[in-house]
Amino acid sequence: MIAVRVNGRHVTVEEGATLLDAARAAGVHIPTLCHHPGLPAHAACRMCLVEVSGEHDPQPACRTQARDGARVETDTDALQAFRRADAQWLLARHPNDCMRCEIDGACQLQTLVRENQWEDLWPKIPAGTVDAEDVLSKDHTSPSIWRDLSKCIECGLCADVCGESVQEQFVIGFAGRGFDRRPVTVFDAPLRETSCISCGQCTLVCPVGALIEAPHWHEVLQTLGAHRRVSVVQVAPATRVAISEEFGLTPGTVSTRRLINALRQLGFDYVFDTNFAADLTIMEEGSELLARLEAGTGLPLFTSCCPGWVNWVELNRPDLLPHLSTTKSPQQMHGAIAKRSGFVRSLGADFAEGRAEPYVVSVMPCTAKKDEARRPGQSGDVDHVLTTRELARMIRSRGIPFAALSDDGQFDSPLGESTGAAQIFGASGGVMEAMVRTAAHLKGADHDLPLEWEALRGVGQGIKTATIPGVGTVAVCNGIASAQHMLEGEGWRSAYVAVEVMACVGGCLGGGGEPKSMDPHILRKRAAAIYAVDADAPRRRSYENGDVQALYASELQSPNSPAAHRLLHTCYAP
Ligand code: HC0
Ligand code: SF4
Repeated sequence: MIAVRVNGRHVTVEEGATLLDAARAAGVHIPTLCHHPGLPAHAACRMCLVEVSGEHDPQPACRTQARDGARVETDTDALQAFRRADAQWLLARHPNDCMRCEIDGACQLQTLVRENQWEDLWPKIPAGTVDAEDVLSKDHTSPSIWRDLSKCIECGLCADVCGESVQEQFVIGFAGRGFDRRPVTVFDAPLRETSCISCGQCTLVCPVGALIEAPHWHEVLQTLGAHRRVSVVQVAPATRVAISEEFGLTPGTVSTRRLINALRQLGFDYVFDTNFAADLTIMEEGSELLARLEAGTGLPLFTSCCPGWVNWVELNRPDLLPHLSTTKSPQQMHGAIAKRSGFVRSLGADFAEGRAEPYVVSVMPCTAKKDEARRPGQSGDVDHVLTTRELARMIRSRGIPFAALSDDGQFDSPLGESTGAAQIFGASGGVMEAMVRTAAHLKGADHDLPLEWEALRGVGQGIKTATIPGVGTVAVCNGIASAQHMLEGEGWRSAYVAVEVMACVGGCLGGGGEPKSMDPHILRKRAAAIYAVDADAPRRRSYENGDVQALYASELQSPNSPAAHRLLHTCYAP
C-alpha cells in the first residue's frame, strides 16, 4: 500500500493508484472534465492539476501515480488561478446557450462553472446569436446521435470509447493541433454517412452537450398535450432499474412501479411493458432456432434485438445477414401489436377497428432504438423513442417528484404481463439465457434444464459460452468489439448454434441512453437488481406468459406461423 497526504489528510491507496484516486479516497474533491473511469487518462482539461512534493510544476492528478510519502495540495491560490484560466479558455469558445441546451443541468462544464462561481467568465455574446460556424458545427443527420462541435471541450472521451478503449468502431478521431484540435469523422462526413452503429456510447461519456441522443421528448410532450390520439408507452427492462439513479436513488433500485405512476402523470393513456414482447420474442426466436437446427441451415443463429449490432452487420458484414434472426426486436413487436393486432381490442373503444392508430412511444436505454424505429419495413410500429435520460428530463420538466412517488403502479393488460426471463433481457447474456429456458419446451422435450445459467452472466467485456443439453453450444458477445473479434476467425461457424450480441458492454443496462454514471461498479449493481427481479418472479420461462399464450390462441396460431411472420418478423438490407 502507498501512504499519501492530501491537503494534510493521511490516506493509503493501492500500488498503481493515481493522485486523483488518493484524493477521492481522502474525501477531497478535485474537479475533472476529461476523466472517466475505465477510459485512459489524457490530462487534456488540466482541471485536476495538483501540487506534489518534490515536483517543480503542478501535475495532473488523473495521470500521476501516487508515490509513497508524497504530500499533495489540491486547492492553492496558484492552482485556482490555473483552473480559472483554463475555464476561461474553454468558455471563450463555448456557446452561451445553456438554457436551450439539451443537457442543461447535467453538463459537467456548467457544474464546474457553478461550483467555482466562474459565471463572470461566460462570454458576453447576446443570447440567441447564431453565427455561421455555430450552424456548421451541428450534425443532425443521424436518427440517433446529434453532434454539436461548438460545444466540444476536446476531452477525447468520445474517440476513446468509440475507438480502441471500448467499441473499436473508430468513427470519431481527433485532427489538428493546438487551437485547431477537434473531433472528426473520416473525411469529416456527417455521422449518417459514416460507419456509426448508433450505439450512443459517445453520448454516455461526453461531459457536455457536444454529443447527445437525437431528442424526441419535446415532440412527445407536444403530442400528449394535443390529445388527438390514444397514447401508449412501453418500458424496456433496463430502464426501470437505471432511471432510479437520475433521481438520486441508490444504484440498483428497481423503480418499475414508481415509473408506471410517473408515466401516467405525464399523460400516457396506457402503460405497457416491453417485457411482454420480450417473452414473445423468445417464442419466435426460439422456434426459429429449432427450425434452423432441424434444417441445418443459417447456423449459428444471431440474435437481432440489438439495433447497434444489426447496424454493424449491415454496414460491415452483409454476408452474415442470413444468420440474423428475422424476429423483430421486442420494441418493434410491441408497437406492431399495439397498433395492428386484434388482440388489443379487448382493451375497448380506444383500440376499436377504424379508430386512429394509437400513438406509440417506447422508453429505452438505447440510442440505436431511435434508428430501429425508422427502419424500412418497420417504420411506423413505434412513433417516438425516449432514452432513459430523456424520460428523466421529461419527468423533471413536469415537476413530478419521482423518488417520492408511491411504488404501486400496475401495467395495463394485456401487453403488460411478463416473466422473469423477459426481465433479464436487459443484461448481457439475458436474451440467450431466456431462450435456453424455453428452447427445450419448444422442442417438445420435458428436460429438467436449470433455470439459471451463470456461465452466460457477467458484465465484463468478452465472450461467454455454455453447452445446453439437447440444443448445443451457445455464445454471448458482450460488446460489439467482442463480436468483431469472434468474427475475425472462422471457428464460430461450427462452434456455436446460437450467438447473442449486444453492442454495448453489459448489454442494455450499459446502453448509450442510460444515466451517465461515473461509478465503475454501477453495471454490476444494475445487473444484480435485474437478476433479483427474475429470481422473485412467479413465472420465469417465456412460454409461461399467459397473455402470450392468449395472443397465439386468438390470433397468431403458433410461433413462426404465417400470421406471426406478418406481424413479428422483418428482413435486412445489405
Ligand atoms: Fe433492450 Fe430489448 S432488452 S434491446 O437490451 O431484446 O434497448 O432494456 O428493450 O427491444 O425487451 C434495449 C433493454 C430492450 C428490445 C427488450 C430486446
Ligand atoms: Fe462511435 Fe457508437 Fe458514437 Fe457511433 S454512436 S460515433 S459507433 S460511439
